[in-house]
Amino acid sequence: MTTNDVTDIYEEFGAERLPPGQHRTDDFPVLSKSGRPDWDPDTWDFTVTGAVEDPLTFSWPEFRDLRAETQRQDFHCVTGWSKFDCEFTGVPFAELAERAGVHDDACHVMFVALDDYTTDLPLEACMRDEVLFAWGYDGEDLPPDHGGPLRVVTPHKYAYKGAKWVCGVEFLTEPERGFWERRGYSVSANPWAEERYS
Ligand SMILES: Nc1nc2c(c(=O)[nH]1)N[C@H]1C(S)=C(S)[C@@H](COP(=O)(O)O)O[C@H]1N2
Ligand SMILES: [Mo]
Repeated sequence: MTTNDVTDIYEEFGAERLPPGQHRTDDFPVLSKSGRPDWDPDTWDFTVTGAVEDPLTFSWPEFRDLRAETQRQDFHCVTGWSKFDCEFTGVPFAELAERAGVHDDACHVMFVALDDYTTDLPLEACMRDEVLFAWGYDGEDLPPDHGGPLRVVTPHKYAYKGAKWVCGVEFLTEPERGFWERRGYSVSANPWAEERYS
């Protein structure tokens, strides 16, 4: 599979690849609100619900059969570290949105995860090519602590927008707040504008 390098997306947002107030790390720290949830590949399913024509459900094998791509992306945590050149493999958000047929009045998206984590983003922020439901990292299965079997990646946003252990996406006709957004973190979360808090 060829790798699409999208690390230049920063040019759209700021002068420097490293967003202001961030430092680079070569490690990949783990940040989870409540540890790693169990998942059972036999009962796991992934749902697309809300303001769509056709709600969708995928089993794990069905999800793994969807067309996937590999991208080289940067990863920015709101606590101040950034990790460059992460290779994620997964299914583009837009692919699932297209299959479900998103209603015209949908404006926001809520991601739901196995540990009851939630996070929301404006729909337009999700329809970018770099937003993936990722099951691979650096050529291997995504490690469980980093959200395996499946997580969202959002290289244009602070990483709390990328739900680990994601199991559903709901299209909303009004904004709602997810786990960190309810606790004062930014809804828009643009790292180059240092949108950390709201
Ligand atoms: N399901 C779930 N997703 C989550 C979190 C979480 O606690 N639960 N933490 C978020 C936060 S605050 C960050 S910085 C990134 C961390 O991803 P990492 O552990 O792979 O570095 O995951 C985000 N996604
Ligand atoms: Mo975070």
